[in-house]
Parts: sequence; structure tokens; C-alpha cells
Amino acid sequence: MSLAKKSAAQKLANKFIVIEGLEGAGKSTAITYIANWLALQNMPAENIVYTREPGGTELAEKMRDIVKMDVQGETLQDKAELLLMYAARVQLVEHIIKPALTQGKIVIGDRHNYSSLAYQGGGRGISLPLIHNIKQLALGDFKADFTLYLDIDPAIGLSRARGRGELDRIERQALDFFDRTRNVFISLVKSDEHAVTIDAGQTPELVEQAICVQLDKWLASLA
Ligand code: T5A
Repeated sequence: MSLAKKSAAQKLANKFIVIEGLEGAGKSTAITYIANWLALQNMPAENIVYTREPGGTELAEKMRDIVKMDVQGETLQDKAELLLMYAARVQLVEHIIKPALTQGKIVIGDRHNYSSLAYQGGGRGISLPLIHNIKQLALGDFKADFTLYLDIDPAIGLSRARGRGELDRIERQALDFFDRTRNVFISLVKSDEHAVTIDAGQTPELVEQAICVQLDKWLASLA
């Protein structure tokens, strides 16, 4: 019996692609490259869902506001920050991401679980096994199908971020916070066969090219 070959759009149905990286790495910019690449694969625009974390639902956006805001006389505790990231993620995954994937859509996420391990684990110094346990409690085995990690020198990323406006509570951390965050990102990607690193210090044209090469390779690997 011969089976009809699946089209690219059919292979991409139900897939969750995530972009990760430090501030100013170019994640939002990269999402426009992915959108162009998906159009080349004849993926109908109505079948693509874009998310960002923390955020993406009404309640998750409120949690994002809390994470970003400064409150006079009260510090957001590191553990509270971590729990807010997961609370927002549960809302997004259960209300938006899982339903979209069930409907055969493709979801493009601006940040996901690696950000919590990198920022709250690496940056804040919370134990990674503990974060893994919280992740299991919050999301079970749910994970991205493919992760593109945009690697950038923190000083360059922050200067780009500064160019687009005032820095928020997390962005004002010292450089060594972002060095630790970056190190965790790098080690997570190294041990994940479904994740790749893109050199985000290159020109936008070269970053786009590198992203397309990796997406082509990944698509070719899909059944
Ligand atoms: N967080 C998040 C956690 O601590 N834990 C978690 O679990 C999660 C999910 C979210 C914050 O929350 C933290 C991390 C963050 O601090 P955010 O606003 O979603 O914040 O994320 P940011 O990283 O702050 O978003 P940015 O807009 O700063 O970064 P992007 O999206 O990576 O960068 P982008 O595309 O907006 O580009 C920034 C500037 O650089 C230019 C762009 O034109 C733009 O001006 N640029 C380039 N310039 C030169 N060369 C290139 N190749 C360029 N690519 C883009």
C-alpha cells in the first residue's frame, strides 16, 4: 500500500516552535523571519498562533505586568517571580497552546520553559532540579517540539534593548546575572536534540538565513 507524501504544512501541523534568548537577542525580529518561512511552506496564516511568555492570556498578561513592575517598598521575591512565570505558563498552555495544537495549528512561542531555567535558575540561582519539579507539577511532560536559541553577548543584547526604550525590573540586573542566564541557556540547548543555537550577533540578514537553514533541516526530519 503506498502512502501519499505529506505536504510541509501537514508536517508542521500540531507543532510548537519556541524562540529563546536574552533581551535584545532578536526574538521578536526572528518571529517575522519564521512567519516568512512558514508562508513559503504554504502554511495558511489562520493556522499559525503566536504567543509570548510571560503573557498571552488575560490573566497571564496581568502576571507579566507584576513581573515587570517596580513596587515602592516591596521586592518581588525570587521564588514568587518563579511561581508567577509558571502560573502564567499554565494559563497560556492550557487556554491557548494546547487547544491550538489540538486543532492542527502551529504555535510559535516567544520564550517558554527554558527561560525559567535560565533566568530564575541561572540568573537568580534557584536550584535547577527544583525548577524541573515545579515544571513537572505545572505542565507535566508538555514541551516544545523545536527550540531556536538566539545566542547573544549580554552587553550587546542589553544595548539593543536599551535602544527600544527604558529597561524594566529584570533588564536592570547586573551583567553577571545575564552571563549566568546565558550559560544555562547554552547548556540546556547542548543537551536537547530538539534545540539549536543561532549566532544572534550577526547581521539580521545572516540571522534570518541561519534560522531558515535550521527550520529546513528540522522540517526534513519530520515524518
Ligand atoms: N523571563 C521570562 C523570565 O525571567 N523567566 C521566564 O520564564 C520568562 C518566560 C520578558 C522578561 O521576562 C523574563 C525575561 C525577560 O526579562 P520580554 O519583553 O518578553 O520580557 O523579552 P525581551 O527579551 O525583554 O524582549 P526584547 O524585545 O528585548 O528582545 P527580543 O525580542 O529578543 O529583541 P527584538 O527582536 O525586539 O530586537 C531588539 C532590538 O534589536 C534589533 C531590533 O531591531 C530591535 O531594535 N535587532 C538587531 N540589531 C542588530 N542586529 C540584529 N541581528 C538584530 N536583531 C534585532
